[in-house]
Amino acid sequence: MRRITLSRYLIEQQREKGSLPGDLRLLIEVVARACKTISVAIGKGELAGVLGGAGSDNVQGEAQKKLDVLSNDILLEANEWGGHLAAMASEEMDDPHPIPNRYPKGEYLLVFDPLDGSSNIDVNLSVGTIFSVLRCAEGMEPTEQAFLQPGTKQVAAGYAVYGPSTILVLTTGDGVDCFTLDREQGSFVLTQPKMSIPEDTKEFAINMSNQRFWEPPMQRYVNDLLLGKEGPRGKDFNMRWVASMVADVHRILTRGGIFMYPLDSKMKDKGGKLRLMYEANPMAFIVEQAGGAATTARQRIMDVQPSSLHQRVPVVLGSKNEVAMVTKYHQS
Ligand code: P6P
Repeated sequence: MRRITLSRYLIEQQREKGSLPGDLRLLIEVVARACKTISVAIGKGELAGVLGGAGSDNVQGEAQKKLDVLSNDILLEANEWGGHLAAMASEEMDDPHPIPNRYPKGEYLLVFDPLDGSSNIDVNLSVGTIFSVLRCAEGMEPTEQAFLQPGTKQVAAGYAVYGPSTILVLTTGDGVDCFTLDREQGSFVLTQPKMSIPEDTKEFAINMSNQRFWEPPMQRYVNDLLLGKEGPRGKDFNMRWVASMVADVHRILTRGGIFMYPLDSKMKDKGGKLRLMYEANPMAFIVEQAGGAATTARQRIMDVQPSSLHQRVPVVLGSKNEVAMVTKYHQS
């Protein structure tokens, strides 16, 4: 297969399809470069003294890891000078980060989870970066309100997985492409163009320890999976749960599956576990672009009108026929 770098891929997409404005290409290149820097920091682990707690909490009230803060800073510093952004927002910051006045501003809004799954970092499991790109409405101040757009307004989304290899998965609305970091040349190289999620699956991903807290339809759905061949589904299922959304979603993008973080009575008042703007929406855009589906179990994730930057939603995503099955259990 012709191995082309991310830069060449983006330039050719811009030239052939004209669908990639220069500033958006710059944004993607800059985010990819930041992910390379994060990958290097993570790869050093304890050798660089970057593991463990940062001694602070984020807006979610969750203890931050040193690498959460470091990854956030890397993304801020990489993006603030380029002139392509109106503002940035992150899981690790209460409010949007304005572009310093000494730099020009652009039309894009970048929102990200700088290090998703960071509870896994101290035990050396895969973690990742998730990002979503929106446009700032003409003449609108880039405050929180400017970010509150449904997922259908995303112009690009992607994630990096810092695993055995470092990969970058990207969509700009014309399918999903996967790049692998070639550490010798220091570039992301196209390795899996036009990824496609199988429509059916025998593999589900969920944190089973929350089972007693789920709503009845989710309890029924998962129970029928567990009944396997003898049950109403007539086939056996396998289970995987990495507790790192990027790793679970990448497995599903690669071989199919269904990922669920449903509403449970422990967090009903919060609306769910995963965040809409920088986890659910970018992953929903990518999954849909790869032929999958992404819902809250009751509605399409990308149709949800956000009411706050750190809003949470239930998430059901992956192989489209299996996602449809979950919806069916919630309708009957
Ligand atoms: P639990 C990581 O903290 C995260 O936000 C997602 O990456 C992951 O899917 C989920 O939470 C794991 O949650 O309850 O299994 O620890």
